[in-house]
Amino acid sequence: MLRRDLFSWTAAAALTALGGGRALAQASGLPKLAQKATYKVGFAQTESNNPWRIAQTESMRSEAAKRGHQFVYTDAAASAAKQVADVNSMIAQRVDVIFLAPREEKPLVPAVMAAKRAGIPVILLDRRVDETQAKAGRDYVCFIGSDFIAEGRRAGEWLVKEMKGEASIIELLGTTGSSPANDRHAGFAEAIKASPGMKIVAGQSGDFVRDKGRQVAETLLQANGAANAIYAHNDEMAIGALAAIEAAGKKAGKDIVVVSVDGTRDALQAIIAGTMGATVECNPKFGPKAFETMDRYARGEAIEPWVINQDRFFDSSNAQQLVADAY
Ligand code: GYE
Repeated sequence: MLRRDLFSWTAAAALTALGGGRALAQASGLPKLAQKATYKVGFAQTESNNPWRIAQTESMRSEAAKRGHQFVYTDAAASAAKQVADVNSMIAQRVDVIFLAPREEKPLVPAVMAAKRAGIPVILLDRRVDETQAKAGRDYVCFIGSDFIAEGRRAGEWLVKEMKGEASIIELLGTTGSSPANDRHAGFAEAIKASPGMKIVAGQSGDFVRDKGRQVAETLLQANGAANAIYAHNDEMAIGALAAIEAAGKKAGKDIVVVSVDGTRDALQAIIAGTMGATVECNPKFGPKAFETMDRYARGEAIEPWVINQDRFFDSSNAQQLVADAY
């Protein structure tokens, strides 16, 4: 038997085992969600190595508990392959719905499609999958999250003002192939385009991780002695960069201006201390909105393809006042 034949035979057998007709009917469209008092919900987290992820998981877990749902949690430990396996295991456990925070745009498409085939609705949280391969309203219910292009744009606009249109910028990019890294890069580039004095002199991924951000910043600062600004795609890498700036014998906030995204407690404290300039908020507290959206879907409401999170902006004008609520 050819591999492909074997696969389709196995898939057909699995569908029959799941109750044949019902599963096949669901395979052609977006799976529905029955109205129930409580659900078995899956949350496939991408990693938990930073305060943003921990705050997001906590928000999902506590909201699930408040509503009496059973919470099936997986942590992909920064591996897209493990995250695909995690989703498959949730499918095998027959969860009612899967909240997925897809680590990268392309590798998680098969996970979305597998859940769809199994008749389990997926709601994407905080990151997107490749839109040319999987669509909201057809393959998954919707995407809940921020406008990453706008976040990048706001960081860029702030930096243009702060540097009066003249800067040599090092960019610390997020996880390669993730939607926030792609979009925060694009939005920032758009914002500085009209200022010929604003130049990105170097850029490399620090994978959204503090220590990788520090290492990459160290290398790039050594190679670009004239750099006077750093744009990091998240606060963790920005905090790492602060250490690299110090190690290079420079002063953050004076010799090198740092701007980033998220709004963590450490970032707001650095803004108060004057070492970081500003950060665009990306709110991780998805719980209430995630479960509200799930309930609306179960009631049969048409869900907008993108449930947008509104973001604030933190700088020296409000960091002190808002730090107590930061995560
Ligand atoms: O900015 C970052 C996290 O996907 C929006 O991922 C999220 C980003 C967030 O690890 O800190």
